[in-house]
Amino acid sequence: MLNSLLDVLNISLQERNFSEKKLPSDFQEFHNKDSKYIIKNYLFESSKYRRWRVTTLNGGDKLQVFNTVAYPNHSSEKPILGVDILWFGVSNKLLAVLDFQPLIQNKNYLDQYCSRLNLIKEKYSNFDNERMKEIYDSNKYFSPWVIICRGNKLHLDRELNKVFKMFLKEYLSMDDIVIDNQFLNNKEIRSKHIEYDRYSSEKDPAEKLFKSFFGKSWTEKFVKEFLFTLS
Ligand code: BLA
Repeated sequence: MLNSLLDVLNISLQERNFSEKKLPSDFQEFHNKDSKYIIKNYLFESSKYRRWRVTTLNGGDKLQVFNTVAYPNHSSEKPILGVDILWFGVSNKLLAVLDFQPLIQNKNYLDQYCSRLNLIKEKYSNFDNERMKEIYDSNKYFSPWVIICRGNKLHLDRELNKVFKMFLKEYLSMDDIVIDNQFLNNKEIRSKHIEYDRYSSEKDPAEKLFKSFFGKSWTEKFVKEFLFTLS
């Protein structure tokens, strides 16, 4: 159901000369005991990105997940791209969170690197929810323009692909203009990436979910070696 997002992403990454990295077979694809939940993962890199990871979770009519995070090289202070999209089939609910996740909360940094998200929110008003529940701190690694949709099947069918396309285009187009870092040096960028992975691995509600589907030992290895490698 969310597979079209993967197609959209694949096309964009191919256009920008990303190469796909081979993953260990139990990360490529892993099933729970009765194969009702299947996780698939993909990893890409390019001259500008040290890591672009993608996770899909197929739980049939119950749950569909598309999650992707892009980490630029430590020589670029641009935000980390973060996308978490969940479709709960039983209740017919969509949760979509998309953000250019800022490394710092400096106003000029946010204006320069994140404010174009507002163009998407203006165009797609159903994706204009900003309020988060308590899981994450909205002032830590989220921008003031974080795109959130708590929606239904209509938003999924009619708008999600378009929003994701525009979001990717805006993010990748930052690479077409050469801007020198103005806010952070390479060492600071690296330490922000480490902190992002540590913080996210602590907060991510996915770990609990994965443990219940795929067991403790696989999940712990997956979190450390795939989701948050710097944690
Ligand atoms: C919320 N993400 C959630 C929730 C789950 C997941 C179960 C809680 C849903 C609820 O409130 O009912 C699940 N997260 C996953 C899964 C993966 C995952 C299965 O990462 C698989 C890898 N989360 C991210 C990234 C962002 C993010 C990169 O991983 C940034 C855009 C955001 N997820 C995010 C936010 C919430 C959330 C902000 C909470 C939404 C809220 O506060 O209401």
